[in-house]
Amino acid sequence: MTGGGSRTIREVDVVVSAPGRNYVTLRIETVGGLVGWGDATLNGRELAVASYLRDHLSALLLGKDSARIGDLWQYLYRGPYWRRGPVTMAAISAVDQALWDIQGKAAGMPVFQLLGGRARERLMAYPHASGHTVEDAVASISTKLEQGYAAVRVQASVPGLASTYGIHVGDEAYEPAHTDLPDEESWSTPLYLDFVPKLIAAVRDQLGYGFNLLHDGHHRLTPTEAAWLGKELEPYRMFWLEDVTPAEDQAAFSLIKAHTTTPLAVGEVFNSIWDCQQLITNRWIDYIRCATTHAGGITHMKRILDLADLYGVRSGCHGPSDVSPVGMAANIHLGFAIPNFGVQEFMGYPEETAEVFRASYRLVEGHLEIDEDVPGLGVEVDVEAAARFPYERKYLPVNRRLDGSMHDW
Ligand code: GCO
Ligand code: MG
Repeated sequence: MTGGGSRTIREVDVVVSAPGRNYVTLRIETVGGLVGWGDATLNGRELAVASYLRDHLSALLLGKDSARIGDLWQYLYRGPYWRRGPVTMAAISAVDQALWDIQGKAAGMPVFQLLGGRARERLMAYPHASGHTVEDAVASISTKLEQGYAAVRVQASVPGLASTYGIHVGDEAYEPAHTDLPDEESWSTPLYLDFVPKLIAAVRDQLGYGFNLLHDGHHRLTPTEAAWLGKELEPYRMFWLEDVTPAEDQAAFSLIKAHTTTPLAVGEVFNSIWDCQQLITNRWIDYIRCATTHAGGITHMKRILDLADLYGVRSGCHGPSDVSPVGMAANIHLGFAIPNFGVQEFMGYPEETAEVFRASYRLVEGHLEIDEDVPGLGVEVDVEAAARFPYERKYLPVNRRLDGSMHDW
């Protein structure tokens, strides 16, 4: 569908930069001069998405009517014949976010107004607490609670393992993609399963039950092990246990759910509604973790979350530092408008990120707030500042069991 008016797309650019970490950002400009931004960051595979956008999508977007968001989504999804997958869907997600940004700017309204308007005053956010010992982890949670957070994720080093997912290094926040070739982490299921119930028990014992407690298993257990862990943690009333198994096997969750009342969250690596259709419609999960940056932008995430609402599943959008402030803003606008918001992960960003991304959402005492009078997504990107931070190749780690064989990271 070709445009012709001021809403016609006249320029498409991809900005790859590393202000503290790598980001891929899409810029779409209309004939009338409106600019929309989209986040296309796929941690560790950034340039594949940048190429998909530059080499395959930009020619398709030029001359199209930017107001036809739903139709363009279908065009990009059905058009190539090769559907889904993280690279394709991150690219479509960025286009979709940028078009919603433009739609809001054209209407003079924040995107959440276009999605139905404000349904809550603020969003509960959760940060990452971690420690090399149980004591450090408890102290780390205390600090977050003092800052006003009502929900906190906890990870701690598993005794006996050389490295553990999710533990901060020095004063820096935990950033898994930090090496120019994949770091090798180590894994032992018995050591992990022995440790986690002790960690969670110590947290509740020392800090009580007056806050929401989360833990990320990062896709490493079998369904039976996951069911056991969920049962063990029941007395500690978790807010959620995340990514207990690699979830391309959706039916595995029927076994886990049948054995535990610990709430289950999954979906940060999903990229379409088909990845979570069975999980949602069978009520095998409690929170769906897809994010607007990887699961088709605002348009597709709205469909996922509407389906989820029918089955009592709430949102818990992925929000690590590898979702850029643009993607974070898209998650936040959705969170303000939907009835089934659960929680928003907010890991925070390296300091330099703010030199490139000027975000108008705010973190106030552990909750996210948003302005009524900033049109679009409310994040402006400084392209000149971005040029000061060239791309640096970074990989996520891989994981090996103690016998040297590969495990899920
Ligand atoms: C989370 C995630 C992240 C991922 C990272 C990979 O719960 O926030 O598990 O820590 O590992 O986003 O790129
Ligand atoms: Mg996770």
